[in-house]
Amino acid sequence: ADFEKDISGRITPRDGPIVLRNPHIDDLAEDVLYHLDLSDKKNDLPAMFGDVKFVCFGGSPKRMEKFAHFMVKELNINIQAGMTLSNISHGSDRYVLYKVGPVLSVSHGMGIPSMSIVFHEVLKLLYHACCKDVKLFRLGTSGGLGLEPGTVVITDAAVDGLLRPYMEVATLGMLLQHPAFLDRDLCEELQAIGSADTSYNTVIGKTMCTYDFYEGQARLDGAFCDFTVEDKLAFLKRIHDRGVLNIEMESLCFAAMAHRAAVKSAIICCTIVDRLQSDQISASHEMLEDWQGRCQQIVAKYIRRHLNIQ
Ligand code: R2B
Ligand code: URA
Repeated sequence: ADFEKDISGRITPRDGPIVLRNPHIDDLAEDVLYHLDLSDKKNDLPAMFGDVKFVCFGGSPKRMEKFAHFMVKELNINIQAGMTLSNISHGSDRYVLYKVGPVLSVSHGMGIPSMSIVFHEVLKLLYHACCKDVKLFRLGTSGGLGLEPGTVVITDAAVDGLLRPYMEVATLGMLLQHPAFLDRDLCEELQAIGSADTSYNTVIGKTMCTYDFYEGQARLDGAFCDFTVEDKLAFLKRIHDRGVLNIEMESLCFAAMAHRAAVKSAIICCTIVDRLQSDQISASHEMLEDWQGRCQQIVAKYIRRHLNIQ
């Protein structure tokens, strides 16, 4: 399958069925989604997942379990007495996967390699299940630049540690570059929803995605460091001047893979530290929960609106 591209190589994300740009998948006798503990032969994926419209990814398994319980309330779903939500991927202890009506809540772990594996398998799951009109969200945490911690950042472009807007993957001994464009309309709709709550700010900007939390994000507090405070601040100011509002570790992969699949997607992260002020994350557990809840509420409102739930 080839998607419509503009002159910059940008694919317009679209509604409709999930299309896999891999001619080999349909030749497989069985497709084992190993890290999710699912298979298109052993499980009736269309029956289990055919109604999915929203997939929400987040780093931590606990947080995505909490998000699933939160969505039960938000979507007014009745769980019968004695029943509970269960982790569909419990047979693999790599990721968690919960389904709440048309919403999937999936953990992706930390960093691009972990995100990449679960993204491949979730996209294939959606394909085998014949899902249509699906939207993808990453709900995350990040380090902000010049923003009050707790600010929500919606990513309009993901860049790597060299400010390049694509994910580079070594494939068959070549470096292939996958552009990490995101859907502008979705960004603006989410920002409008976030801005309705004036107790914090919701902003749109670039997100830098790094391969490391410490030196990769110009931190001075890792086990190793070869640069000075001045070097660190000069770098952070330089990327801030180029439009980077926050730094995290999965946006480039998420955006590049969603773009390649032509699926509408958005990245919404709270900031949990202002990196121009500090390297260490010292907010209390309650604070961190409260900040992460902001992203969950914004995405929940978006989903309710699109399901016509008052
Ligand atoms: C944000 O938080 C994690 C690092 O603490 C990482 O997964 C990310 O992107
Ligand atoms: N996640 C990151 O990757 N960096 C931060 O500074 C905070 C959360």
